[in-house]
Amino acid sequence: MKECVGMLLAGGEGKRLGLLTHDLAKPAVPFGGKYRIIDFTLSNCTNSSIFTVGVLTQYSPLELTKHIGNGQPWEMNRSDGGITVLSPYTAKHGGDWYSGTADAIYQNIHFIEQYNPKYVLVMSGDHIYQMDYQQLLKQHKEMKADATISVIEVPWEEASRFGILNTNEKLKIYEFEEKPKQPKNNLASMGIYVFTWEVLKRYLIKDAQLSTSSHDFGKDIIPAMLHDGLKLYAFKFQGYWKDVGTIQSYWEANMDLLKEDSELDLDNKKWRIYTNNSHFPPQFICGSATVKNSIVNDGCKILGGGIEKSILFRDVEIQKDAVVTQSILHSGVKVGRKCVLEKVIVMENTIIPDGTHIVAASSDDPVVINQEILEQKTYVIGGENR
Ligand code: ADQ
Ligand code: ADP
Repeated sequence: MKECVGMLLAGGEGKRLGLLTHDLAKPAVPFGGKYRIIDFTLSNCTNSSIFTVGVLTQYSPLELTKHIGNGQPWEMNRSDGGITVLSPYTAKHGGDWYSGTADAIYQNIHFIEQYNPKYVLVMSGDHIYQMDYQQLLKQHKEMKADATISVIEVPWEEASRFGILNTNEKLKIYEFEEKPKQPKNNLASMGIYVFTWEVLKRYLIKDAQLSTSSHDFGKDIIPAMLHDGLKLYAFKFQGYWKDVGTIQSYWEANMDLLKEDSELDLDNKKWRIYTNNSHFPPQFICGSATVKNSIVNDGCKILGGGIEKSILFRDVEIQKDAVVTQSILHSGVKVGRKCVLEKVIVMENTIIPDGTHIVAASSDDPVVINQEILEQKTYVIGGENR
């Protein structure tokens, strides 16, 4: 028996990330110079001693499944519990694709039942944050709640992207609206929930019978529980949290790492972010190269030019007289001589020929390019092709 089983939803398509998720599940998108987005949630599990985790994949799971492997970087390569990748195909005999987040859990009831847990922690695979889930669990137990939703205040102008709720002074939720057009509050659900399993199971089974339901936590399960007068509480999270659902928020969350007083501390020795390590040589910076306010990973060769406010994943090469600012260069990118890149996200293994200029205005979304787009020159700057 396990007290708490973690279920990590990692199957969303991530349409709003455009090219970045063309053939990659959102949780597998590279982040912060050496990580993938899902590493943050998996490391939170490890650091919170949640060692029995099911990862629900669906859309383009290949890279993601490869990255997770046997869970060794997160100390989840254990025979008792550990990490299990749950794809819709293996969910049940003749199983269908998951229709919504609640359906994804519903189809894996048998996986959860084998541990006979008291609580289930539901997490998303596309958030950047460091959080101790034990505190959430502790409050859930103290309040004898049926469900506890982790919440954070978001800027009012972003509130309609989230599940918005209202609580009384004891944090009991009395109102919840999924992505309201006119939000009444700016207290947002982080999409991270603890449920008392016996209660959730009942609601999942009931919801599965409803043909009108979209089988989603935010749209169906939470409102149904609230409607029935269950004990739903909010857990107020303090700290850095970002839902990296759009190109702009992905870019911003990466740039946040470059602030000297960054709220997200990758160097927190008590809260390490674990990932698959590669065996590349140390970075090499030579000639007249200048590197300012940047993250530069192993295997990078900077042979000249200027790098500022940028993130270089492993094995990136920068040739002489290239200028790279506010950009994110994924693994294996090569930047030719006299290139100018500003606010550009360059995808894996793209080779940028000498003299290429790609500059996004600071008020615009970053430009995302890969080899194909570069060769066809179909990249978009400031809303038009150039
Ligand atoms: P959204 O961010 O819109 O809202 P949603 O699309 O429901 O979240 O996806 C949640 C997570 O589940 C994501 O990690 C996604 O990748 C994954 N996922 C989606 N469909 C899946 C499926 N069928 N199988 C497996 N995984 C799947 C939710 C809540 C809001 C809350 C925000 C916070 O509904 O109330 O405010 O998260 O980000
Ligand atoms: P969408 O929002 O585009 O409908 P979904 O989240 O339903 O996407 O599905 C994600 C991806 O999985 C899409 O590429 C879709 O074509 C594919 N897909 C969804 N359901 C099925 C299915 N039953 N069989 C095969 N592919 C599916």
